[in-house]
Amino acid sequence: MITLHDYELSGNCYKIRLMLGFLGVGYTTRHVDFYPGLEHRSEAFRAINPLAQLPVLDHDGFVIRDAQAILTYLASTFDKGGSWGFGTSPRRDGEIAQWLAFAGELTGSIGAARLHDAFLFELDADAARRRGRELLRILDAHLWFQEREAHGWLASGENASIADIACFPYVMLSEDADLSREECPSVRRWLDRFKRIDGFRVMSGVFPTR
Ligand SMILES: N[C@@H](CCC(=O)N[C@@H](CS)C(=O)NCC(=O)O)C(=O)O
Repeated sequence: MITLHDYELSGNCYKIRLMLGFLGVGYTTRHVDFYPGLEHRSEAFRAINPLAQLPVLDHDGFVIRDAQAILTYLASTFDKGGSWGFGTSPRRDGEIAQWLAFAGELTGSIGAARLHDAFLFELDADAARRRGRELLRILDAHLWFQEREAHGWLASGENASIADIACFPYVMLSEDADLSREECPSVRRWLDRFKRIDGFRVMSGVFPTR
């Protein structure tokens, strides 16, 4: 049985809900009152994740934290021989790992600015926004080449990977952090492509493509 410690408005939890939807794997959620309750900072939650962060996944008693780690685990467990995760080619594996790390940067910038603007967290939102803007430009340049030389996903290959899942939420939610994607046409096309993958699910603030 899979239980996701979840908060509906968390971009990092959304990554896991997306992955489970694409894989068609059933799960239950345990709602964590992230805001306004700050339940993730409680003693009880720190016993589950000492880092006091969401998401956390429990699969038959195996407890794993960190969205990127969970995506990797789910791909290895439920997508054996598929192309969401590692194992297609060493080069693609390296690319996926690179963009999973980039997803962490998105959380620390766009995600942080969003926490400041929407959840009133105290942090340096201007610095977070500057970094977020820089990352959107880097992403746009990469996707411009991927559209011309490959299939338009973050890593090479015909299909999207967990790297695309990991990067999608905070790019999609960037406007919540006052970061426009107007000057990032390749990013906008990639978001649209991603939303057309079978099994795509929305969250509050993310709408299906027309
Ligand atoms: N490296 C972690 C970071 C997760 C993270 O920052 N989660 C947010 C929710 S989206 C959180 O729990 N933040 C706790 C806080 O800022 O107090 C991951 O990728 O899962």
